[in-house]
Amino acid sequence: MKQKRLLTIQDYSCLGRCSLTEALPVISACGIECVGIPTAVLSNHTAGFKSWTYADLTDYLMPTIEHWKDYNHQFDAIYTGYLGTNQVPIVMKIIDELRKEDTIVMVDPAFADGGKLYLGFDNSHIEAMRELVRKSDIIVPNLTEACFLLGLSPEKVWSRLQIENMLVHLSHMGPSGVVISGLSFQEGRVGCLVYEKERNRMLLIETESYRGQYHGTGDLFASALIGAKINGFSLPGAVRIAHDFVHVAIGKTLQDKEPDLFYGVEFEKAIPSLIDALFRKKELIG
Ligand code: PXL
Repeated sequence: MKQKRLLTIQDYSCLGRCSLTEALPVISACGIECVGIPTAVLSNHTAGFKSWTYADLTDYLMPTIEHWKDYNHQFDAIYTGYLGTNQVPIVMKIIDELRKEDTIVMVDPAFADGGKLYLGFDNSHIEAMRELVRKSDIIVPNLTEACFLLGLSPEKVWSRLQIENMLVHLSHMGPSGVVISGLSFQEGRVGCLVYEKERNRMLLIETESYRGQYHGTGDLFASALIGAKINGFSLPGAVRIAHDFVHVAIGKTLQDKEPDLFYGVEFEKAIPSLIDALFRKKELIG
């Protein structure tokens, strides 16, 4: 089979697992060549650490792909993550230049959580992200991001039916697949709602939940999801694999006698389970 190749555009935060330090190993583990364009290099991520360095690479984004022009490369997917507001229009141009008919464009909005925007973002970022969402095939917001994208209050408690309506409305913005992760409709359970516009199919995919908040799991989920999708799984099948991978990663971390959750979850220990799920199940679907 032809080697699959994916482009991901997000930051490289050296310490504190997230963004490219998760996307590169996870997507490689899925058997896919992962080409990463770093949008910035930070000493560490911005959630929890007191301070950070930030080497902005905005001016290198377009020149990077210009150097690729004379070569015959093609991306099976383009996956965008955490971006600066000024970088969003540039990333949209990159998508326009590199997207081929079969390229899957997946946008992880990555700008908010827990009812709040991440530090440094304001309404203009939400506006910019709405434009990017219009170009996507799949989006993977958390509930806070879904609310901001739709102009709804992220602080309100929403019912399952209301959230299902959010997925449908988000699909009207452009993407054919919408996944909202980190949802709990029952004590002790956590999961994702998946909506496929063409089939008008809504599914809840869940497991038992672990108590607490685990930083960087959104990026792990998105990376495994697109990895599974490129391997031929349906969107709900890919969500199942990605959700289970994150669940196993948290479980392995909590089994550690001295887990250091400050630096994220020990997903490295869950990679064998991801590979097993991808390639064992793939044999079953042929
Ligand atoms: O995982 C999202 C993320 C990515 N990159 C940076 C972040 C965060 C979340 O806080 O700070 C730099």
